[in-house]
Order: sequence, then structure tokens, then C-alpha cells
Amino acid sequence: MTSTPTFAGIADQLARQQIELPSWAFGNSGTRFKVFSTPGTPRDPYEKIADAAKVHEYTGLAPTVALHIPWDLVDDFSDLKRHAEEHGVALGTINSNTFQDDDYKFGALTHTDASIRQKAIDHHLRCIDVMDATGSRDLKIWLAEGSNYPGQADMRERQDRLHESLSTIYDRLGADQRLVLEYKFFEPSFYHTDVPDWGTSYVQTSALGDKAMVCLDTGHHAPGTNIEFIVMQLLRLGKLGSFDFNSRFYADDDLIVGAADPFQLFRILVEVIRGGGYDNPDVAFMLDQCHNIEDKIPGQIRSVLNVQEMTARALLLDRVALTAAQEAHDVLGANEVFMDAYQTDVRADLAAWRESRGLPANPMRAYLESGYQQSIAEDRVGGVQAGWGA
Ligand code: AOS
Ligand code: ZN
Ligand code: ZN
Repeated sequence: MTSTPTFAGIADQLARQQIELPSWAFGNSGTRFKVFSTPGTPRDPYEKIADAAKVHEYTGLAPTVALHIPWDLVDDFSDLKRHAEEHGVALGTINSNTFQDDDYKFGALTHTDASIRQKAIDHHLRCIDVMDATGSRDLKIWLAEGSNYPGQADMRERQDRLHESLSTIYDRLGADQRLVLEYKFFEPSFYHTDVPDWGTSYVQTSALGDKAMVCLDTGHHAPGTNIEFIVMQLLRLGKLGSFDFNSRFYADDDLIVGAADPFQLFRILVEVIRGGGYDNPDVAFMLDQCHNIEDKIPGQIRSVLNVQEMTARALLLDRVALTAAQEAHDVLGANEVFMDAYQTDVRADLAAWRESRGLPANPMRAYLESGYQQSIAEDRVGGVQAGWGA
């Protein structure tokens, strides 16, 4: 009897996959050289959610949308929640922003000046107010804090202040709310950042308590980093709260997930499944991407399909055969089992499976033929940049 999993055998697991979309993926974005605008770009958070809902409509994979405060500030978040629900999606993670205010030039939660720290803390408390109105579970914190030159800042004191500020924010969380702390080893600071790696995020969130977890952005590691090892370790420690999926070639490129290195995405998903992180409500799967030159909705459709396809391949890994080969120290045999799963072409099976669930076999084509892209291009004039939207 063979132990090889079959596509029919993984269908139920696939059906439970959920990937959260970032509202900012639907706005115009670019580099410091140029932000190109795309016809049909949303003009406000309501239109961003309508676009995100299209991704879910055609793929069945993206039932929630993350918001960014203040980019997605509206007068009435309960109304935005209702709007999302009318479109068949829910509001998800709330992302804070302490990187676009002059006061934060030398830090926010770590600043030497207590009044600036308080301003940054208050912003996070307001984000939690938003979470109360939207029903969101997670507050995601990415900090643009650090220094550019050796000697510029007292790194140790900054860790202490970070802990103090995070504690105040943590204390305001509701019973069912969480804080996820994202790490990044460079940019906008280049000598040191205050949360550069998973270890620092782990130390800081562990000091807070069980409602604080680590967020792993796949684009925030040095080239060559074994990211799947970090996934394994965080799952082992029960501290992996969320993913920000994207691809990088060079820096924090925020390109379509699975575009730069599909094999890395496969390896990450293998560890997610191995560690019990798949289909686990404690691990949020989010995209953190920008679509600088491609249309945004197709860009997001391609992204969630890439994750789905690589998840199917990872679920097809023959773990019985792999374990047997590992235990026999059959180096090449184990690697062959692993590569067999990676090289399995699941596209036809996925297309048939989608159809069996009332979804288009080819979501990308169905979307492009729907006429939605043309209609938003005609109706919307003056769409906004991701970071500066109403
Ligand atoms: C920044 O590099 C991070 O990846 C954050 O997740 C950030 O909050 C997001 O890109 C939106 O600005
Ligand atoms: Zn991120
Ligand atoms: Zn990033």
C-alpha cells in the first residue's frame, strides 16, 4: 500500500485555506523614483474593499481585508464593516503607522522623549478602538525605528523603552484581541533597527504575554536566510502569529508571493503544515504586497493562487515515505520525496476542484473577462496612492 497523499485526499484541507488581503495593495504604489497610477485605482477605503471582495469572489480564498491606520481612516468603522459584509468579506488585521510623522524622526515607541512615546502609544490605542468597531482580532505593529550610524543611539535603552511602550498597548487589548510584532533588519534605518529579527520579536512578545505573537514578513530577511527554519522554530514555540507574504529579489521588494522563489514558498508551507500551523486560527496568513506596475486586482488574484498552488503541493508531500527515508539516513531518498512533492503539477486538479465548488476553473481569466476592470477604469478618476489615501 502506498502512503502517497492524493489530490482528493487533500481537498478538504484546501477548502479551509484563508488568506488576508492588504487594503494598501489596491492603492497606487511605487518607489522613491516614481509612483505610476493605474486606471481604476480606488479613491477611498470603501472602493479598496470592493476590489478586495472581487479577489475573494473569483478565488474563494480571501475572505478578509487588513486595514492600515490612518490610510484607511473613515468616520464610521461600523459602517465600513457593514460595507465589507455586504460585499462578502470581513475586516481583518489593523496595521498601525508610526512612520509618516515628523515627530517620529528619531523613534516612536522607543523615542527618548516621553511625550513622543505617548503620542505613538495613543495612536496604537486608537487602533484598538478601531478594532473594537470592526471586530478585528489582530493589531499588527511594524516599527520604522532604529539608527543610521554606530554610536547614534543607545540600543539597549531603546529595547527597554520599547518594552515599556508595548506593555501599555498590550494592557489595552481585549480578551480576544492580539498584538503581532513584525521584525525587519533594515530600512528605513540602516545601521540598526529596534526589532531586526525573529529573536527580538520573540523576546519582546514573550515578555508581554500570550496575546502577543511574532509576525514573519517573508521579505524581511537577509539573502540566503533559511526562513522555513524560523517558521519551524516559531511554531515549535507557539509564537507564530502571522505571515506577511511577498517576494523579494533584493530588498523589501513587496513583489507577488511565489514570484521570486516558488521553492522557498513551498519549503515554508511544508514547515507550516509540519508544525500544525496550517488551518490553525492562531496563524494568520496575510499578503503584504504592492503592485507598482501591474493591475492590482489581478496581482492579488495571482498572489493567492500562488499560495494555494504551493499549499497543495506541500500537502501532497509523502510524509510517511519522508520520515522513513530520514530515519534510514537515506539522504538522496529523502530529498527525492521532498522534490517529488514540489514538482507535482497540481494546476489541472485545482481547476477541476474549483469548478466542483462553484468557482471558475481559471479565476484570473474569469476576472479579466468579467468587465470589472474596464468599469472601474471608466468610473474612477483620481485613485489614490497606497500611503496617502483617505
Ligand atoms: C514594512 O516594511 C512592513 O512590511 C509592514 O508590514 C508595513 O506595515 C506594510 O508594508 C504597510 O506599510
Ligand atoms: Zn510586512
Ligand atoms: Zn516590508
